[in-house]
Amino acid sequence: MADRHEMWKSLGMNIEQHDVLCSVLPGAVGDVFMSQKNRPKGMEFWDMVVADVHGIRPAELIEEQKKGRKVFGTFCVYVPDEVIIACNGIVTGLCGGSQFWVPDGEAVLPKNTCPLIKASVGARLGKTCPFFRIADMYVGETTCDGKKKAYEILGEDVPMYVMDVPQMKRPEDIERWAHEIALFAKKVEEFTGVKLTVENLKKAIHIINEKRKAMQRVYDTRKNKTLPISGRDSLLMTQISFFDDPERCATMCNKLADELEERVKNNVSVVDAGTKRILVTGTPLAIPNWKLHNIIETTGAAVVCEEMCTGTRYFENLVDENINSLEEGFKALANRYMKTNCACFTPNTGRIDDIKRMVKEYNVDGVIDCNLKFCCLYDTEKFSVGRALKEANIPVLQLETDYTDTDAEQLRTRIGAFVEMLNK
Ligand code: BJ8
Repeated sequence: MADRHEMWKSLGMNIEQHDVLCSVLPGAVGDVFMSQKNRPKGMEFWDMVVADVHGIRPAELIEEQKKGRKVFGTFCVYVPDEVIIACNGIVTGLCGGSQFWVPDGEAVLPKNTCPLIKASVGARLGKTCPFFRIADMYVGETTCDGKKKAYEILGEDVPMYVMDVPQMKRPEDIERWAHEIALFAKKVEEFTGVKLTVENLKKAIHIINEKRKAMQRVYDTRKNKTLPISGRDSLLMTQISFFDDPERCATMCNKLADELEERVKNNVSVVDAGTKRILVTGTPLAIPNWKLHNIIETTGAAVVCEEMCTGTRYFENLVDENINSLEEGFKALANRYMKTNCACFTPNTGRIDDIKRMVKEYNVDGVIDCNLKFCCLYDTEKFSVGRALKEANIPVLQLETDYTDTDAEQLRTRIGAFVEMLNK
């Protein structure tokens, strides 16, 4: 692997601290991924990316910046990538998924803030993530209160634009979201120096739709009784899709889907017949948060679907490509993005409908609803999710965790008991 220290230095990173992070990552990747048997060959691409996660893609982004392109860092699946891509910008997801960044976040945020927010702020202020250093502009959004206030702090350190996400989904809210996207487009045009046109927007919509379709193809293979890929590998693919080039992402996912479809035909499964199938729902699992999947899949069950933003919410629903004006384009984007069911909306019954639909589609035996500690939105929604699943006779286990490993054994015990109950 190439030595990236010069690049990291040029980004103003805290090299000593970052070296500590780099020293633990290979062990974690080995434990979680390389220990699995019978993995699809197509995973080699994602293995290579994760092995040099702070090297390969950051180096590409820097090369593109030299050509004059701007990099936008985002934190939420409501931010329409299409507008950025249309203006020749690059999108990179910035949500922090490691405990390593949390203490630097806690230096400026209350301790009872969710770890995803603390890690994201810590990664920037602690100067220990190249993606957070490279992004020319951050794009925030008014989803949860913790994020809204964290963006004010991040905005003191880096150019920040915040999109005002509606909290309801009435027709007037969807119209307002289309208007908000139009305002965002103006900002992106100004920042990139590239004018948004119907043609470039249409092309960008097509690129992102193709990426969504390719990811859906991979997920579709997980619906089969013959399970051709583990939950851990699918999660890694999804996590990396947030910062990869979208066209390459589509190509690699389609290639993987070809292999997985072939595996299904040939009855090649990564688990023994009868292994209990779990759908995971809840707060997102930002890279390198693999804790839950790893525990579930080393406790005798298999994760077959993620109803999360690092899962189906990221790629389900396409944007209508049939647009003849920018106004139609903004409306088409608003319609698609408002189909995403995040707990920041009220009501959010669409999420329950999605979970119940996916339980059927993915042949699920039980649901694990997992909340990141201090995420009040998903924590509160647990009540209605749990009740609806019980009413539908779908076994459900509700958990709360953070990025530390201190509760790993406790989680293992509870998940183990749940799987045992499913096996009975
Ligand atoms: S659309 S889930 S990506 S907001 S876990 S930071 S909500 S306190 S991440 Fe999210 Fe967009 Fe919704 Fe998805 Fe706040 Fe909760 Fe933390 Fe969260």
